[in-house]
Amino acid sequence: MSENNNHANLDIVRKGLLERIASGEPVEKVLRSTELKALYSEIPTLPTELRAEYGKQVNRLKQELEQAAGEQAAEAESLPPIDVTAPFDVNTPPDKRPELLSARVGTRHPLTREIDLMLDIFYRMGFSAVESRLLDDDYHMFESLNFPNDHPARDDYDTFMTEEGLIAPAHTSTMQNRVLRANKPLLERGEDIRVVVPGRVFRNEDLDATHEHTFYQLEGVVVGRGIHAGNLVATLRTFLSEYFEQELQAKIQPFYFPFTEPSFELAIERPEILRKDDSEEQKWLELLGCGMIHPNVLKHAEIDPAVYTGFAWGGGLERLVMMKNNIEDIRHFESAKLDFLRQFQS
Ligand code: FA5
Repeated sequence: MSENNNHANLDIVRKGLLERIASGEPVEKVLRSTELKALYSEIPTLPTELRAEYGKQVNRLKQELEQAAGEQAAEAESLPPIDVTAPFDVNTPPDKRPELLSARVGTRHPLTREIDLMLDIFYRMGFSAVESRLLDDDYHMFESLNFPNDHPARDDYDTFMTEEGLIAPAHTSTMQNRVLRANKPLLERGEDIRVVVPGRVFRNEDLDATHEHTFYQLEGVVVGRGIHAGNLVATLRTFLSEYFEQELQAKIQPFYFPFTEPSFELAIERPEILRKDDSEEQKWLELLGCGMIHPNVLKHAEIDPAVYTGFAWGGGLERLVMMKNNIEDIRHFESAKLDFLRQFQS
């Protein structure tokens, strides 16, 4: 290699290594780099008369790198510390910084607040509460609820499921079997099972002002000796009048669910704001499904239906909150719109 070639190569390596230091690469790493080592290993290969001069130049480069690193470290120390949690670059001048919301403006989501109010009513009526799951399986969604395989009622639930068979629950009734099994010792002690289950549910649904794909339900399960449909009606009436703080027009009509027999649907009178027209159909808002727990559901939880009976219900939580607060569209709840949420500051 000629003298000129060596100098050109040294210049290229020098430039590359200085750039690496400037971009923040640790100097120890740059000093151990193969490029620098290659320069040193070239020295013994040169003609004797060139070695001394070339060796000096390589040493000078090494000193230069060390000095550049020293300068960089001093510069880093002089920078103001960075607050990694700040929502803007600390170097932004004060008048250009984004306006921050005061932490005092934040409140609980209206649904959270209303769920707590509803649970309080049920606690006073002797219920305990357990939350439902966000992922479930075929047994809890269908089989334990007396939906035989290939039963057409499975299609009513517009259920999201993965190819592996995991299910995003379409109703809180998926918890019935677990609640019954977990609370069976109460029955053996002569007490009733009284449990409510609030939870998030998912349906592949056509969306409109009263239908969401993701919404909340509140399930209730009561089992004991001699429990009958009169207890079901009394429990729901007590809850509704406590929650709405007034007597509401409600109607119960026969319905079909595989997991209750007989089954009913409870509707309450829609406020004007939630009516599309004056038709009879628009007068009522379907609020919940309910009924006497089917003997097969009790058997799936190893509870003897000849000894114990019970009732269950499951209703849409948003619809209750909409009725109480005159909210005209269910989609506001998941919209994260501050204009909507700020109306519920308390
Ligand atoms: C059920 O989900 C049954 N699991 C209820 C039940 C429980 C019956 C226990 C018997 C015993 P249904 O699909 O009708 O039933 O839904 C119950 C309630 O959820 C409805 O009355 C309504 O208030 C609410 N709901 C249903 N679909 C939607 C939706 N897309 N958006 C908002 N609320 C809904």
